[in-house]
Amino acid sequence: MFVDHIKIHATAGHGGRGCVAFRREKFVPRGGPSGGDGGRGGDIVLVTDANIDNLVDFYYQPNLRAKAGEPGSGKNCYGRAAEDQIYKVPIGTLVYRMPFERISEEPAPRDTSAYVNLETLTDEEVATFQGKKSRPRVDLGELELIADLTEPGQTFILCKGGGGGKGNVHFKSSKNRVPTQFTDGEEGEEGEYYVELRKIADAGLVGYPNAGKSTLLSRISNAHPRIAPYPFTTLTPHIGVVELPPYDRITVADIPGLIEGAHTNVGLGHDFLRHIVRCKLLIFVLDMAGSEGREPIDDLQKLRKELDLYDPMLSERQWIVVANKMDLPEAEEKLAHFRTRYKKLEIFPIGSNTDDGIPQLIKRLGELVLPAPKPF
Ligand SMILES: Nc1nc2c(ncn2[C@@H]2O[C@H](COP(=O)(O)OP(=O)(O)OP(=O)(O)O)[C@@H](O)[C@H]2O)c(=O)[nH]1
Ligand SMILES: [Mg+2]
Repeated sequence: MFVDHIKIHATAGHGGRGCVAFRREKFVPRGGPSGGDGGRGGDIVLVTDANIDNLVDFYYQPNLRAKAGEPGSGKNCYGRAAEDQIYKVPIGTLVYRMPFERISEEPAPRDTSAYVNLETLTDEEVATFQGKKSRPRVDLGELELIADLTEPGQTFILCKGGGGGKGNVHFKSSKNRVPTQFTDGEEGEEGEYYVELRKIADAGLVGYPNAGKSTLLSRISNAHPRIAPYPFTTLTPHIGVVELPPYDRITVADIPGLIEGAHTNVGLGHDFLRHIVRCKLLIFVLDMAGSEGREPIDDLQKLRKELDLYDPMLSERQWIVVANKMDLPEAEEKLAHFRTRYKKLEIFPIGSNTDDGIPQLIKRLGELVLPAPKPF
């Protein structure tokens, strides 16, 4: 399963309680207070790991918890601090804080959905109970972005554990030789968060299903995505590394096919576009032969419109077009027509049976994506 956005709940550990104790030893009358402090509660820490590629762990475990610190004890002993709870996340993880109120102590009402007779419900209600109804997109504009983890091994403390409480040694004074005061440990931070993965790649492939995006990725990079003659072969994003001899490399993201109306959840919707939001360059892959009965000019316009509907920033991004399936008969004619319509556009014609156009495309990707070399 591939999970790229999920709501989680995190509770850091509470601090341990301070202790009330008095020194009791032979020949030491009135030994004075000796209650130690409680230990610190554990933090909840997120750390990026290059070996993890999605947020599925949080799907199975959306409740993150760290342990409480141990209470202090007599003989001035501090309670042991709880260990931090570390959760691995993929590189490219964003964390947003959601509005949160601590849940009251009342027991939660029983979930009756397990006992509902589906036959008595409307279709819409059935879809909701079966979890098929698409959930409304979380409006990120209203949420506060608190972390953007883009480097391997980057850590972020999501919730801080509470400090330990004070033992009664802290309350002794000249007036109060036998203090019985102590403090409870502080509560650990708690909150609800929306965690989103936006893969980090230099360029992103955008196109209709079956346009040949995965085929292109397999030819320019080390990736081996699934390629098949049916739409929506690619269901989750893949990243391929393109080698640019002698020393450079760039990353290209292949995402599921996009279709007109994706913003209304047609096809796979357009939620997966989150993975190209960070790409510097967008590569539109068009079926230039119109092998599925569509016109390449229409395709491009519709794809660009979907991108704009998803995020208007995307339509301002630098873009090029790969004219694919040039080996098929009608492609040349359609390409000529396409060129007259888009005179200034950079177009790279390629076909599956020859390597024509691939080296030029790779070279150009490097020029567009890599920073310009510094003069000596
Ligand atoms: N004739 C011809 N067929 C191609 C070419 N490129 C890809 N195909 C075929 O088109 C079909 C779809 O290719 P994919 O690479 O899976 O397409 P995709 O865009 O990744 O499709 P989705 O993952 O479903 O969105 C496959 O049967 C490929 O063999 C090409 O240049 N010429
Ligand atoms: Mg594909």
